[in-house]
Amino acid sequence: PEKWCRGFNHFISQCLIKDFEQRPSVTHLLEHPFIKQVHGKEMSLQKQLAELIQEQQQLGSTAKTRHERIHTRRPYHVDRADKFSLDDDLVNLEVLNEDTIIHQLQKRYADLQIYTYVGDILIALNPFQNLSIYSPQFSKLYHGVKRSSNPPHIFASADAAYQSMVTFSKDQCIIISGESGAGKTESAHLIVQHLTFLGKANNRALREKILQVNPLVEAFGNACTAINDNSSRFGKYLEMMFTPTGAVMGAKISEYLLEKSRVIKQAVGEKNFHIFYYIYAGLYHQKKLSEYRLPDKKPPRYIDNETGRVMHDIVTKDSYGRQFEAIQHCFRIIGFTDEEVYSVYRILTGILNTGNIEFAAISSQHQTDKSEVPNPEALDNAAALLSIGSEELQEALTSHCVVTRGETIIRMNTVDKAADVRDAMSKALYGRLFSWIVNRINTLLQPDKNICGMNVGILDIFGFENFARNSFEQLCINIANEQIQFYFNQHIFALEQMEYQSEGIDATTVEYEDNRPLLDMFLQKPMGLLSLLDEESRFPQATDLTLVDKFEDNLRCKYFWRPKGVELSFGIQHYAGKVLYDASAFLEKNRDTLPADIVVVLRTSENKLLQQLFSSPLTKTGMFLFLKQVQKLKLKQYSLMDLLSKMVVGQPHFIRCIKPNDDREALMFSHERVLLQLRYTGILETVKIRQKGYSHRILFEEFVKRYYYLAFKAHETPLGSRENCLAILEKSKLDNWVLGKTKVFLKYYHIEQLNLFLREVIGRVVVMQAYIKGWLG
Ligand code: AOV
Ligand code: MG
Repeated sequence: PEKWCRGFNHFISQCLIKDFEQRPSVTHLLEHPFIKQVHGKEMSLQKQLAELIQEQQQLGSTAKTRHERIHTRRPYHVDRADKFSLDDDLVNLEVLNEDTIIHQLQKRYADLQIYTYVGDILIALNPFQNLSIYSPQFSKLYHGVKRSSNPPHIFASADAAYQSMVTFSKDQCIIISGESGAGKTESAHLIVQHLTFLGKANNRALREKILQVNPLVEAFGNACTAINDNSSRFGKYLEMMFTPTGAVMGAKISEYLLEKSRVIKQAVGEKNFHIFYYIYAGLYHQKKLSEYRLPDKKPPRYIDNETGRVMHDIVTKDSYGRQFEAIQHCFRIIGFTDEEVYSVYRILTGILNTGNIEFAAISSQHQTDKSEVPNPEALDNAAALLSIGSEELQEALTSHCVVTRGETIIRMNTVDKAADVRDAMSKALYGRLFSWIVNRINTLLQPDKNICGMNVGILDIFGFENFARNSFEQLCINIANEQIQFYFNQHIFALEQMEYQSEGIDATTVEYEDNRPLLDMFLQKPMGLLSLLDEESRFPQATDLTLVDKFEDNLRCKYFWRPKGVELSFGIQHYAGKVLYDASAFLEKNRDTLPADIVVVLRTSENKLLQQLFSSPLTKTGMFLFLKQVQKLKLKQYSLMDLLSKMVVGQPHFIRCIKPNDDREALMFSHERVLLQLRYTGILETVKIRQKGYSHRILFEEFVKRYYYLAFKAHETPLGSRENCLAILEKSKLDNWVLGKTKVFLKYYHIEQLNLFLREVIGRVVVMQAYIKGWLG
């Protein structure tokens, strides 16, 4: 044993302290004479080793040299075969200007290389066609390897976030931005797919569940718009939770600002939320429409704004019907009970029937402002599906209670008012149902509370929109995008440059377009646009015109203007371009009131789920959720600002989606459109700062704690000092790093390199331990 120990110590020091490039890999270990001596004596030991080796091989190319890696990299396009390309990262451009950047992107796009790096940031061009680069083989290819081993890919970005999470035990967030139709939601799906692959849980059922979350939530929250057939009409932050060793253990979604107005009305050429068509077609094909009291010749008003078109699609194509089956499958896999799903269907079809209720004026001499329902069967149908009394429903729609001086007086609703109440009820039903589904998913995918895990969050919101007519919803969406842009700027430019200064590092400043003045115009209190809107909403006499007047009087800055001759419109110069808004119905949409009479009726429902949706105290809904955290139905709705501040805690990873053309055509690259997006997202400036800057900044102490293995012996406990950081960096033979006053400043590729070294060293320690265990029996 004494001899053995000496041999072993020698061996360990050889493995751990020797120069990295020459250090033997696990496979080499087996060839070591000392190991060979003992090898073969112990079956269990051999087996353990074989498993270890296999694991390491799966981990990627740790056993290969850099040379081998470059020459065995598998490019995803044949033309690129066996070529190592500096084009992969815009930071490598020798001449840096708009022309060279766009030329590079265009060349790559023609080559179907839709992904390009800017240092640690990923640019993703929408291919508008299915590419075969997302299979499990690709997931394997991008698992735990250095980024330069493969062409840029969204899986590499997901992998980087995952590896950072595991290595630093720190929450991560991936922020996907880009205008409507640029590919954010697709990117989010691919990230979830790859993270599920990486976080291999033994629990297959859980993996299956997580993969169904996006399709289910998007059936309820996405819709066809003039720009995108599958446009997100809400913001989504999906957190995937992992155990400390990186196995996926649960998920959680936060949603905000669902565009509820879509339930009752859609612009020409646009549609309602997908789920309504799915369920209508599904029930049609299953011959169950009559059970849900829906007509089979003409779809309900809420989903049929282009007469005939929807029915034609449902009868001739079966895609909606198949989607309905897919949604049923999602519900089942995630764990909703049959009773819950049935209640959801009753509420959805209840909403469709509600939309068909009509109102007419009662013509009597004295009462011109009263209304009645000329089609009582619609009323009965809606009431039946919502499991409430139809008389009570009619009363709540056509009249309202007013309490004055302790006395309750019943006032009748005009036809217009009754129709507004009906629509407000439909919106509230849908909005609350959506929140309930999200909350239920969160409960079903909740991880074990006893495990203290980490997470990777993925932010996918509605992208910047500029339609022919833009309303309140577009304003909300565009302000949210303005906030994301601000967050990006803060991270990439402002905070970074501040840190260089305070750490005494000489890095040239990069000028960038700061959208803070514009955000101030929106968010300032009490004179920002949103405060003015809230204030005006409180005056019963106010009109949309008085609102625009108020804006004009108070918002005196270059970002706001009022075009001549069009009373209700105003323009905003957003970071992404000029948008003209039509202020009609702004006040009503912002007030988003639901009369108490309706709540009272809905609370009497025999449908337990529906009762639950309206059981909490009545709160005002729909006020700018991203400004205030609103407690609603005991469900927490996160505001965007909350989300952002929450994300600041995690290390952010940015993905910038770019739309190459407005015609959704594959391989079409509009120079003008791309240039515009590159400009307003500040890509040129980003490349500059990434060329000069350091994307990772780690405190000395943390750095030494993390990497001391690379320069010190395992049993040593070196201090977290500047000198020790220096020793580690020098030992690792990296260059271009900088030491500040308290932190080590590194480029993204340093981190990759250090982590690979570390993994190799730790891998060997594990092998040693396996040997000792095997030897000592
Ligand atoms: P968005 O999320 O950015 O818009 P989507 O992710 O919905 O945009 O993408 C729009 C469409 O582009 C998709 O429906 C696909 O047809 C296509 N697409 C995007 N990325 C890919 C890809 N990687 N591979 C193949 N096709 C893709 V909005 O939600 O409207 O802001 O509110
Ligand atoms: Mg989307």
